[in-house]
Amino acid sequence: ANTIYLKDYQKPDYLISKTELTIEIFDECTRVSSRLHINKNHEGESKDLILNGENLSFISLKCVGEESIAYDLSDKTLSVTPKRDDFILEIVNEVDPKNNKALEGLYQSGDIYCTQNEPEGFRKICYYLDRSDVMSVFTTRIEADKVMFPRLLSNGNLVDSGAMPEERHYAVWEDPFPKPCYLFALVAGDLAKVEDKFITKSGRSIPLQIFVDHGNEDRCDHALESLKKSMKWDEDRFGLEYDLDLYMIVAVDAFNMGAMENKGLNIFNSTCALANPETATDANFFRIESIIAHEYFHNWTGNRVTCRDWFQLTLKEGLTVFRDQEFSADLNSRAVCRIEDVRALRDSQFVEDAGPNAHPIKPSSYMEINNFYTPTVYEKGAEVIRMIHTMIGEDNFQLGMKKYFDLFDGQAVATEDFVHSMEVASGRDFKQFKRWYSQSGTPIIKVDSDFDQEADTYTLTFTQKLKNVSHKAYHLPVKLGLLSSAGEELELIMQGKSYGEETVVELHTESQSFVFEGIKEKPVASLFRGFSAPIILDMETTREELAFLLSYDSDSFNRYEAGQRLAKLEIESLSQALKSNKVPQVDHLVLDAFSKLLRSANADEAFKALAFSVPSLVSITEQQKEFSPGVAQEAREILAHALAEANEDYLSEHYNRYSTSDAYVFNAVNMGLRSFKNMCLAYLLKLDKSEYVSLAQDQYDTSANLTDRFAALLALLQTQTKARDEALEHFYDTWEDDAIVINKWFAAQASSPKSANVQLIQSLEKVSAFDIQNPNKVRCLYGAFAANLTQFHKEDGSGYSLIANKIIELNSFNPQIAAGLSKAFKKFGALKGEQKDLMKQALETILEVDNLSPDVYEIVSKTLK
Ligand code: B3K
Ligand code: ZN
Repeated sequence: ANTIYLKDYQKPDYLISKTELTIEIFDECTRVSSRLHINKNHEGESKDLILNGENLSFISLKCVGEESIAYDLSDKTLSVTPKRDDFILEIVNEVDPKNNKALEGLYQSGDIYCTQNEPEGFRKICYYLDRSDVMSVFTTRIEADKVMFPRLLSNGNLVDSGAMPEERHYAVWEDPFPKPCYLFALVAGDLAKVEDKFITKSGRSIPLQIFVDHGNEDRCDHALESLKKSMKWDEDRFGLEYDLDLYMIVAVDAFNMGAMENKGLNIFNSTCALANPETATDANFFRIESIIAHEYFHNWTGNRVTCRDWFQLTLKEGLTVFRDQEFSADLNSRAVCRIEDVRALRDSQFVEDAGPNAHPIKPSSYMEINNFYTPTVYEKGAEVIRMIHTMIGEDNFQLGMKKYFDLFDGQAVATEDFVHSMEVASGRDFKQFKRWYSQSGTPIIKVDSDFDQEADTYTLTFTQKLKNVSHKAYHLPVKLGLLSSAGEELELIMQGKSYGEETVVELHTESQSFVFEGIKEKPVASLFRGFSAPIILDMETTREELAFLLSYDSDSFNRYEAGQRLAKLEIESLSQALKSNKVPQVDHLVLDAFSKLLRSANADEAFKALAFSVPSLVSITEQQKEFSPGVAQEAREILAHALAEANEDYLSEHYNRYSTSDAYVFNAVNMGLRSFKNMCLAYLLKLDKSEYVSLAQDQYDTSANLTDRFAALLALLQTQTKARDEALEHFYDTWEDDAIVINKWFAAQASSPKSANVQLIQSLEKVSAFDIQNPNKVRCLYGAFAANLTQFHKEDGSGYSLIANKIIELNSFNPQIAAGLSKAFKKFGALKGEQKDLMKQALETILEVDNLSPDVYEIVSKTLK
């Protein structure tokens, strides 16, 4: 596989102002006829026009007005020698959607034809300049059988439709906004339509339509509500109004990722769109709301202003994730959202940044761009935008957004252009800040404190520890406060100036000190409030101080954080005891701090459900000197058991204290109550008492919503009981034929740290509801197993060879999904001895495969390096 470099970027030699497509769907094949209006975009001598095209059957090429035209066809290109600077090409080719199992380009999901073109799928539909800086106005005519494909959809507005001979029909769509071809979409199939509308701030009434398989009409309301909320929010907070006359969403079962923001015609993985209380959990409802929003927000940040090239991906993804996070925070609990976002960042992005496939949010090279739709580009990208927001404030940030659209609407631009807009609007200089775009790795910020009793000063010294000697210091914001021993926020005075009780200081150099004046007693520092920068904080904080912050910090994120740090210290001590064969004893200080939190009056249930949780296994193993998930998991269980035992009465009393009314309502308060109640249940089931097993069994049997029912199943899964087996069997029988719900059954079992061994996975892949060609099922079975650290990393290497074999199988038909699974080997560098040899063998068997895709090759070869 060859490597592509950002530094080699050159602007396109030709542009395509207008693209007219005719797509004829027949049983055996699909014929694509394109009419491309092309003009020269370079100085001097005319160059050949080199169009991309992959897996296409070429039929014909004509240049309008010319007798003939010279061309050359290769495996991946069609080169044309034009005679003029402006010309129209007419090209005909055929594609085979039925056998397209890579799910890129035009393919079939069930009986529906649909497309996925980002980043480079359009070249699998027709010959084109498949690059995001070529923006064109598209007109699309679709023809197909009337009975099999009653719906014919594409981007923009429907301008014509009608009947044709032989039971066929056609539809013509026009999208007035120039767009790169990665935003092109087409859908044909027999789909039910659920409709609503939204009145924009300027008074235009926009029909909102969701297309789903027949039978799923009752799972569309939530997506429609979410869409309306998104449209309203983008008007209210960003002043952005929808631009087309129609907004369509199609849900399909076979999709490589979550959803796609095609102009006016989003295509969604059905798991990310369809929900009702019986078939989706709170987490699903929340995720759907945020993904619907994310794709909608792309209409401005991504579609109106797009990326110059794929190295700029974070330009649209980081920004759009930031926007969807803010949307969720404005609509739900900001504190809970922030905690969950940071949790997800650390468990995925921090791990990626510390592993073999680490890359900056703006990579400088790639072999396969599909491998770079990563937590780094997305979530760390959003943190980088958030830091700008933190430093310049909401008002300036909004001015910066206005500037961005003033300068770049309708263009394909680079990340510097975004930062430039923010600089102009705020009057700030972000030259140094841009290092966040080009350096990889999570910076460690070491903090030393010094209280000077005579001078009444408290000094904080921040030292940046960078990943690499060639890296330079970052510019970043530290939001902070200081607490007195009474738990009160102290006034922050630096150089005689008061900054109130909370402020943001900025770091620029490798080492920097801040002196706070008028401090009479040694305070407790609360640093990086709200996780104001994506860093690892290295500061000596005593258990007493952490317990104190867990009770008193006014910043809810740091309150949560203090608890997690305390729990991690305890898990570390327990692990040490286990390793040296001592009886592990849970520290009373820790139990008391958490028990106090559970009973605290100044925290709501949603917060408690998060803060009273044991840190994730991933976050613990990331900090281990020697990677040992087995010991860490055992220590986690010991701590969880002790927390349950110490609070048994409270947990069982409060389990049903805040029962939400029978009717399921999706809102932050009810979600918080449900998660609190289910947290109580999960802890109680650790106590090995039959009364709690019955409680869970009851909840499983009687819950009308899937949130509570599935939580009961998960709680039972921790036990070795008949009730557990019965619930599992019942769940399968109930949802076997439901493409979405049944996936939870696979994932729940594959994630179980105790029982999900290789034999179990091999028996689950044999059940009729499993299908390796469906990416959702792959993720829920093999993906969940590979993320199950204790089982995947079994000493005998059985987990490694199972996953390696699946990667090899997937590579032959869906490289993207195969590459995604290949990232499971990211701990290679942390392994030692025989364990490392076993993983090495597994990785080498993958590299030996004939026809290994560049996708898998890139991940695996970089892992072995
Ligand atoms: N832009 C798409 C992702 C495309 C992934 C291609 N492998 C979804 C999103 O970020 O909204
Ligand atoms: Zn996106």
